Amino acid sequence: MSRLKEKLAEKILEQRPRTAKLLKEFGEVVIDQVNIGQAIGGGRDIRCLVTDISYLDPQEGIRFRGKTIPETFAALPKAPGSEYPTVEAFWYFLLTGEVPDQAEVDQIVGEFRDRAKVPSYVFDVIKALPRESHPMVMFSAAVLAMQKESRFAKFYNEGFNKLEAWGPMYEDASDLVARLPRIAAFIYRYKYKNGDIIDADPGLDLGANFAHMMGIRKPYDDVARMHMIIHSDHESGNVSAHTGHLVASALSDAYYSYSAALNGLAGPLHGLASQEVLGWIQNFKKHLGEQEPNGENVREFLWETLKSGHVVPGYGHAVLRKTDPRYTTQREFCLKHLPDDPLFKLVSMVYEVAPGVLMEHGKAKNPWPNVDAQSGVIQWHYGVTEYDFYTVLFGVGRALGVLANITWDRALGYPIERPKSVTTDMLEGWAQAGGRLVKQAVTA
Ligand code: HAX
Repeated sequence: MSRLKEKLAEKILEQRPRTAKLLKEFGEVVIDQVNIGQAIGGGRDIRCLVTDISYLDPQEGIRFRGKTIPETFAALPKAPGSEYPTVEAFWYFLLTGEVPDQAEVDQIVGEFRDRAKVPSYVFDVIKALPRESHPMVMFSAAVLAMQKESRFAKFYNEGFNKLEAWGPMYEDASDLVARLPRIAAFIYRYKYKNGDIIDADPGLDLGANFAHMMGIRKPYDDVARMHMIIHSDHESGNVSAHTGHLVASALSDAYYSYSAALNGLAGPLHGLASQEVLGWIQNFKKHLGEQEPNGENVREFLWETLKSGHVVPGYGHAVLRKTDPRYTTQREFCLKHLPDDPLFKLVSMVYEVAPGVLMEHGKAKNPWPNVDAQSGVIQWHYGVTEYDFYTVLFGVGRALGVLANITWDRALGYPIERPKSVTTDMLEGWAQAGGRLVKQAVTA
């Protein structure tokens, strides 16, 4: 057994009694209440999901296993010659909450090399789709097609044991994390580079290998590491993480669950926003014609977008109430590596103007940029100008969080998810009565 799996087994044994005690002794303790606005409004802010893998504070932003993004980068062992950690080190950290030593990281790098082989029929599935299909369709279909490899499904079919179910889920999760960069790079080269596929280099870590298979030189290996890590997880309530958790709760395996999560990520209010940001900027440039961008014409275009009924992509958030630290991390990368890039300058100009316009507009609760406002700039700079591919990149990173979470879901035996719905008549009745729980006899 690998050091990571051993460590995970130890952590699971430590964690199970905590969850069991909470359920048995404190199951009735109230931690939140729900109002009509939340029931109609997408369940915003209701505390009804549990994860120890990441936590999102509205003011501070994301913490992975208790660490901010800069603390995470500082703590983990770095890739050779790089200032960024390997994705393998981060995977160990997300799963166990502990910082691995170099020997433990090297073991995962070796293990991923063995796990990374993608069955050839997966590439045939991609090639069978029309080339003009959206790359997220190709990505999600490829993950789903690979389901026949699932060790969890085999375990279930051959006699299921709840306490041991995390083991095959961990195996599927690890296989997927190791394989997704190959599938993504294949889609990129197949769709946009005339099918000129670059084979993997088994001597490289996940991030460097992805850069190699994409056909992009340094520092794109660091871009890949940073991008995968910061996009990995944003606690459990966002659409992709929640979808993965929900589907896995029916004891669907990691392939079914992650393919479903990707379909949620493909929505323009979620992961597709990174593509939308670049589309918005191209439209803005077209609109400008010969004019140079300046604060005034950026402002006008922002208002035109809002008046046409569209959202400003890359701005706003359901939980965050300040600039997303994932945006800041990428901005700092740009300031260091591409300060004079014209697209970076334009995105920075939008950053100066958009929050004021959104505040004046008066609808968005958070006028500040999220992760998607900045990620496309870096991709564009290093030659990935095909912006409908950006959500696939997001999906490669998001896999780390979703798959770590569903491994833990099985370890802790979380049940099938099944919240309760009510009817509009019921809401109207409770509205009249001043609330459901004030009624003497609760009828529903
Ligand atoms: N531009 C214009 N209007 C916006 C807005 C924006 N960027 N952000 C929010 N609003 C509007 C909402 O559409 C809503 O309008 P209605 O009352 O007419 O429905 C109102 O402001 C209140 O919304 P909110 O409570 O502030 O935001 P929500 O929690 O409902 O939605 C979203 C959060 C991220 C979906 C939203 O801010 C948005 O659409 N942003 C633009 C798309 C985007 O960047 N998405 C990526 C988010 C990060 C992420 O998940 N990445 O994957």
